[in-house]
Amino acid sequence: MLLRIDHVGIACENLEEKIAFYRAAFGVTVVSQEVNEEQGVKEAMLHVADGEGGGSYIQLLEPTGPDTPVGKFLAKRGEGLHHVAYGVTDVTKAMAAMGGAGVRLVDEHPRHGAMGTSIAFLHPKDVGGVLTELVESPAPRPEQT
Ligand code: MC0
Repeated sequence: MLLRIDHVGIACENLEEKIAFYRAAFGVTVVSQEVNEEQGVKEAMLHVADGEGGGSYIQLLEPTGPDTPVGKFLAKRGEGLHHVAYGVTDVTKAMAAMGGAGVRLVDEHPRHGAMGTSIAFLHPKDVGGVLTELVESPAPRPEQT
């Protein structure tokens, strides 16, 4: 059911500073930068590699305010790994399968994620302390098939 690790989400206090660090230290490039108001984040996707199932990325996350998931995480734990995101073919089907296996779904319905993806979170308390995200990439445009 899981296609690949789509991205690792890393919480940070200052997005621009962290982008500069990752560029200099790892030579990765930013392929997308967005503000996601619903999720309360400013985020950047840094490309790591491409595979058969799609790309894999480092996602840097700066909260838009203290009363957001990443704002609360930073206050409690400081900067660091915030979540792991797995690519899936169909996020709605994956949610049903994982919900059926007894994993608490944070989201009742898929939400809008980075780069046009559909995403859903699984509760960290049911995944060994790891906030886990399911990611369905947008269908390729006809000329790309
Ligand atoms: C909270 N907890 C975590 C955690 N966040 N554990 C591991 N990893 C995390 N990232 C733990 C806390 O330490 C606490 O445990 C318990 O969960 C409850 O946390 P809380 O601080 O009281 O916060 P809640 O309950 O209000 O919310 C936790 C929850 C929330 C996971 C439901 O953060 C959430 O809805 N997250 C999903 C959305 C999200 O993270 N969005 C930002 C990324 P203790 O033991 O202290 O009780 S958006 C994104 O990434 C998009 C743009 C994308 O990928 O495209």
